[in-house]
Amino acid sequence: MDDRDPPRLSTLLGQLESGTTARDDDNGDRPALVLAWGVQDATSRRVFLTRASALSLAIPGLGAALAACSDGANGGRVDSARATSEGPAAGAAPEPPQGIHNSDSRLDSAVVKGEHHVGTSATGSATQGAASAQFHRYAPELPPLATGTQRLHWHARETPIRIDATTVVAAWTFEGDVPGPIVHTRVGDTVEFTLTNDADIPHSMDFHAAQIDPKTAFRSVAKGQSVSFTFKPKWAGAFMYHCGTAPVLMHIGSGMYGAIIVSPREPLPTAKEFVIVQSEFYLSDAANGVRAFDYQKMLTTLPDFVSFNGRPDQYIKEPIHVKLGDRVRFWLVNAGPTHPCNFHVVGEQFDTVYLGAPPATAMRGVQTWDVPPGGGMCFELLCDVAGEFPFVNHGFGHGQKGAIGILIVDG
Ligand SMILES: [Cu+2]
Repeated sequence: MDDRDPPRLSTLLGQLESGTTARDDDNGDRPALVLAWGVQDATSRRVFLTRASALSLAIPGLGAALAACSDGANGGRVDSARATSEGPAAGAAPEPPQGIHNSDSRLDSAVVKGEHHVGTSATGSATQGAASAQFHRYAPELPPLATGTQRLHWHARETPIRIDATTVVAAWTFEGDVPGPIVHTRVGDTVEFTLTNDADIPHSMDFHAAQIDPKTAFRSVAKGQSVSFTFKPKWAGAFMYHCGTAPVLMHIGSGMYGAIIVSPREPLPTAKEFVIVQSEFYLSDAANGVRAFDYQKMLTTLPDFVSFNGRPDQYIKEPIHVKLGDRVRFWLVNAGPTHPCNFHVVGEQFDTVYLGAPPATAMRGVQTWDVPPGGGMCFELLCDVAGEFPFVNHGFGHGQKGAIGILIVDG
């Protein structure tokens, strides 16, 4: 031990503020923003969507191939017809509208190869009212468990969101926030879900906690239309949900993601439970006070920000508090779209990391574990030391860009 004073949080915060400035400067010499979809007229937008749909439909049998993959990976799956007939909403689900098709990563690739003019998220209402967009801290606490059937009716919306004091982004959202709402359910309980699309371009919903035919359930819907499906989570864990409309990279990268936490039937040890969703922000330069998500920049995979719950550094500025002796459980989802989250708590160790569905496959005594994009894991630590513990993406190129927070253990 040496006799130097430990670094103070105020110093760390100052360094982070400097980092923010550096990040902003980093954008200064980038090419000027091209608001591709923002300046398109309705006709050219329809042409784009028609081309994209045609490319999607040009891959026959994809849904069956996906179902086969699901069978192999999971050792059996819920029959999609039965799953979708269990809830009253499922029976009312309309046929997929002509010209709009379910998408997935392979369709995404097909569309991207054919369409290079995907631009930014500055569409429709995503930029309207940006000046009055207020910052709010995204509450990380796991909501109480909704036992029994949970009915969710969400809306896809394009709206500006303030992610820090100086940055407003043109976001595509579920329910007007990034990430979307945290869903908390339990293995075997029923989730009846409806998505209504209020936005100008097609959107969809893909729950990783569901085992269901994606061609039907995860299909895209046009403005004013809805899609409904019902599922029962088979496995406990932290699962991602996201829009799966092509190009998936653009829709996830523009804010359409969140976490669904599936608790096991047998309760885990009592703990203070938090949900952390890591995601990357690839932003254009500001236009009229708004920075749009930039598809070409997403392809470079060099983000401007990496955040926990949609706002870089928010839990540095307003930390998470627990008490000495508390067990803390982080349900961590990595929405990506591209980079892993190497989760670590400075000055602490995870006594338990569940490699698969908790409570099985528990690893003990883990310092850092990575969660891949599209994945989720459950981390636990016993807070038997008081202090201020940064929780970080220990891939520090990402931590430095905002994937960092403070857990304060009050003595
Ligand atoms: Cu979408």
